[in-house]
Amino acid sequence: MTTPALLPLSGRRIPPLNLGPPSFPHHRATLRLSEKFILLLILSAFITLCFGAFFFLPDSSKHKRFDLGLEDVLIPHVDAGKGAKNPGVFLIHGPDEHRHREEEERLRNKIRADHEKALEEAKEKLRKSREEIRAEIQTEKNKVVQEMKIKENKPLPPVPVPNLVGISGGDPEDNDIREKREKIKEMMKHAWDNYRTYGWGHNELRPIARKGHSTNIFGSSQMGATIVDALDTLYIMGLHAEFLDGQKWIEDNLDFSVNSEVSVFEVNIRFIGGLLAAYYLSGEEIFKIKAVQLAEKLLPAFNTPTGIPWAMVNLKSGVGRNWGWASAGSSILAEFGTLHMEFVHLSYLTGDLIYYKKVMHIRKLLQKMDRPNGLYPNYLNPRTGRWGQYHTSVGGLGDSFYEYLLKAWLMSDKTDHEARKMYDDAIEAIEKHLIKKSRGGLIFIGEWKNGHLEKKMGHLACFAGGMFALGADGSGTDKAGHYLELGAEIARTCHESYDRTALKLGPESFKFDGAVEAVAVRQAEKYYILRPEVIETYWYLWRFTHDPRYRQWGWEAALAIEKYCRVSGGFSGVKDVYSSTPTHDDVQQSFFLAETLKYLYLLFSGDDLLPLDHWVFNTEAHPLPVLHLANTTLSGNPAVR
Ligand code: DMJ
Repeated sequence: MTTPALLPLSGRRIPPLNLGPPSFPHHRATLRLSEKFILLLILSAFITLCFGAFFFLPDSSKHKRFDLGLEDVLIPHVDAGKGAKNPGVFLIHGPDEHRHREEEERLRNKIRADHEKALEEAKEKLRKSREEIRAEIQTEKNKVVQEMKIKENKPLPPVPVPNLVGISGGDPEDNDIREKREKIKEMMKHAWDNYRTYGWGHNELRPIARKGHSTNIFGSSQMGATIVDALDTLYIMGLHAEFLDGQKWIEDNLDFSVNSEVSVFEVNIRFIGGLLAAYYLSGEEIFKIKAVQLAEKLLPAFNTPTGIPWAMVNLKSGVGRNWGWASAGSSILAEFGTLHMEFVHLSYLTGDLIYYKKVMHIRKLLQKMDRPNGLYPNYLNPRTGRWGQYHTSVGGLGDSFYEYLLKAWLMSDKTDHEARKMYDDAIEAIEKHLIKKSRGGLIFIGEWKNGHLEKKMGHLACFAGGMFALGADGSGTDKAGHYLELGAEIARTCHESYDRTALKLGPESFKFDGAVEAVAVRQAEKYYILRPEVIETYWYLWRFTHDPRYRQWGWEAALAIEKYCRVSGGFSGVKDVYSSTPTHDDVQQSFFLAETLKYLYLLFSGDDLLPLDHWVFNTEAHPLPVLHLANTTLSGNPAVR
């Protein structure tokens, strides 16, 4: 789901991130000291008030009953004298009256002494110079930062490491294929090296302006999105020096205590997914620790009346909200429905079920809802729990929700039958209402809008070819072949969308309308921003069929990217794939390194590299291991408390 990535940056610009110690504890420390002053003043005022009240208010303490001795009596105060306003007040007589007076005196003295002490302390503070006060504040800040660091780096409980098969290798025997794989690796190095030189620490790179770039999905901070997203690709390509460089940046700089509003979905798939994959591949604890720290920061997004998370959350304040453009204040299906894989792994690694419970709650809620024609609308209001606009798509806004149902089943070692059933039911409804054949014989996936089908397919929806192929096994004996074929048909249609352009790169979205087939019509749909979905589908189809056409199509795409998107400062998207003289958009998307180049590399590698019965790729192409929980669901597993 990437619509948010395409939205312009909001006009609000926040000054660049201070990469010093986290700002959250500073703020708290500053408040603490100023709070002390305020409290001190309030306390003094309060003590003065009590002191005065003690002498001038009616003696209400006399209402109090003391333990009565024999002589003790409680009698109405009828002799209060003329003008007595309170004839109903009782006085205590007898020996206890004396004790009471002594007690009063003692209290009065104590109050006086406390009052004087507080005033002295206040005067003392006020006598201090600005520098002394500043130094004190700094000391307190440092203390809090230290405490936070100790807390944040607390070791996580050990859990059994999943079976990590095929994290390297895949060397092709064929010379030609080996050369192609080497070429993809060289492209990765070009993208990385330029980001390293011109955009280091920024979220993305502007390869033509040769500077950092970001969008609103990453918030206002430099969180090194490209570094985190690229790590596992670097690792599997054997670019270890680059990997270590990225790891060092993460250790020293990646800080989530920032006043920044980020997309929960994007941060989950790119950062948490990227960090978890880097952890599993390299075994470096730091990645796991960072993933958990970030996940904790996302949890407040779930504080909605329904438990359906907000689209965005401020990492510091925890305040969440939804995209202004989303129908009826809704959250987006592909956003709140694309958390499951990462959150299950977080619970597995931390032993804390909170993450698992959050995503299972979403699933349960969705299961209870009515679905028009069996379809899931893309919009759901997190306050009311009602659907927004009836718009269903397998492209943007819907896509990875379906993907994660299938992958939840695969990742659970095929034990999460509930997820599989939801996937099967959803796909059946999609096939019935959204998948059509064009006049020219191309199978496409349209979009359902308020009761009618739009014959338009987005580049994003092209991932579904791979999904159908991946889900074929497990869909029932009579259907496995059908879904593999359907996947192949989608791959063919998407290849056509590339082949019918001047640059041999696919447009953002294409139509099937009369004579128009697999071609973009509106100018605003003609761009290509280095997206991976078509190549992703080629790779899955290659793995399941070994039909050489997929390698051939993948190579065509790689050559087109090399020819039209490569610039001396990295790789850039193009604005019109139908124009033979491309104009660049000057953005090197982080998913180009995470996904496009990774899928290309895998396409020209042997199947022993990240085999699909041991690894499941999240929607940002970050591989996560299958959790072999011996037929026990996560919540019932002893590894998880
Ligand atoms: C990626 O961030 C993910 O694949 C997401 O699910 C949808 N699209 C972009 C890349 O196009």
